[in-house]
Amino acid sequence: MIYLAIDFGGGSGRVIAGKLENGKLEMELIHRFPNRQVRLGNHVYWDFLALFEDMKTGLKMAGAKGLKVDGIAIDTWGVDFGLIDQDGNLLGNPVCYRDARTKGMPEEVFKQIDPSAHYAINGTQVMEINTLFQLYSLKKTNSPQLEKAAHLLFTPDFFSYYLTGEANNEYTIASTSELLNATTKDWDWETIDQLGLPRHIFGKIVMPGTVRGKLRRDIAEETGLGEVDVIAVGSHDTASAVAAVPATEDEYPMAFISSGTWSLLGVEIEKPILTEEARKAEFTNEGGIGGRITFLQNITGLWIMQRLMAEWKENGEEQQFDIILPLAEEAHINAIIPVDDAAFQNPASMQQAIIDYCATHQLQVPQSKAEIVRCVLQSLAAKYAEATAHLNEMLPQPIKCMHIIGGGSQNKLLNRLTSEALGVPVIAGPIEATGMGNILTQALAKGEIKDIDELRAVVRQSI
Ligand code: LRH
Repeated sequence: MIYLAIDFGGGSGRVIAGKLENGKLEMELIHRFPNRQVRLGNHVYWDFLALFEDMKTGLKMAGAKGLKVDGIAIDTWGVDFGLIDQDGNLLGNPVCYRDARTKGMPEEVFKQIDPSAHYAINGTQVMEINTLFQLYSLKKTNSPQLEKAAHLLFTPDFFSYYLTGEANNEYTIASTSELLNATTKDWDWETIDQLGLPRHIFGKIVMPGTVRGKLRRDIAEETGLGEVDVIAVGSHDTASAVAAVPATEDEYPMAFISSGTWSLLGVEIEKPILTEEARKAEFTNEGGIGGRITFLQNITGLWIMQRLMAEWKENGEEQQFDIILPLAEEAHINAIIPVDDAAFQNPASMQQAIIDYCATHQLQVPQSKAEIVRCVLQSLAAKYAEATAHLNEMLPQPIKCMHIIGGGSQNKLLNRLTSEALGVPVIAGPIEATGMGNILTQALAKGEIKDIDELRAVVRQSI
């Protein structure tokens, strides 16, 4: 069988074809397209219409290659959403989580609800970007969009809806909202009611490994793909990536860092950890594949590096990773910055934000690009070590090795600094974890793979 994975990331989107051949996964990149944030008036948006067209171009390219596609599945970053009315019309262009509309919202919300009781239900790390705070900001401003909304569709639900006409919410992406009950895997109605959010916009939850709908006839014709199932996978990119950690069944605790724009550091567990200790350590219980929970911390990841590289390019000082990383390896800088600080969330200049932070916090100020990169990477490793120490305290036994998956696993300097900071070996790869997890969960839905253990065995054989 042939599957198409559509993986939307903050910087680009990809359409990948994959099939199982002799127990191995073979993948082919069909189409890659850019994704960017667009500032319009007072808000920062994603260009959803362009993304939809680009996705369709990828589907058409697959059709033109004559691929007999059996499944299509979408995964994206977490927390963002679109609202549609009862006729399926999009109510306003979806806003990016880096928009300022949620500033100060957690403080307001937690004046109304008790943080400990709230965490004991949904077990989510409080971050301003979460859907809960985005929706609350709409409610607070009497948004006509919220008043008219019939369905809330998270980004992968949104693309799946416009492919199929079926409005539903996939479990792993819903688990990033701070509005899902981590134990029942249903909506956290208590929080929804307490904040006066409209109950009816929260739809049917579909589990990864099931079919969410069929390609609409017009799109089937336009793309030449025919009648294809659109499948629910770990439609949260982190869930798909973690599915593809090449760990064996007996590896416990199975620890990972999904390394990309964000670094998601945690372990896979059977049941959520909803304790005060977990809340204070700022860990989150997200939905995984096979009924598992990914207990992790969201850490600002290579975002800072991505912004620096983009900025240097814009200023005509473009850097290549294979040149700057060896220089950073040799550099020495006595500065650790808190990578999650608001100062690094969306500054006009990332380089200036780092220099200013060091200068105003009595840290050695980096003088060269190599020193800036070294400072960022050692700060990330230090943050990983802090998070891992908290994690170890909450687990029956400490982690024995760390899997680093995703694009960031190619950064050898960061891998080495991480291994040193954690005091455990780092196992790097697969780079394409998200695409692999997406495709193999489709194979699970279609019965080509029987469970998550077999899925991981296929990953191990494929890399
Ligand atoms: C990583 C990610 C992460 C968060 C963020 C918004 O791509 O999905 O897990 O949810 O995006």
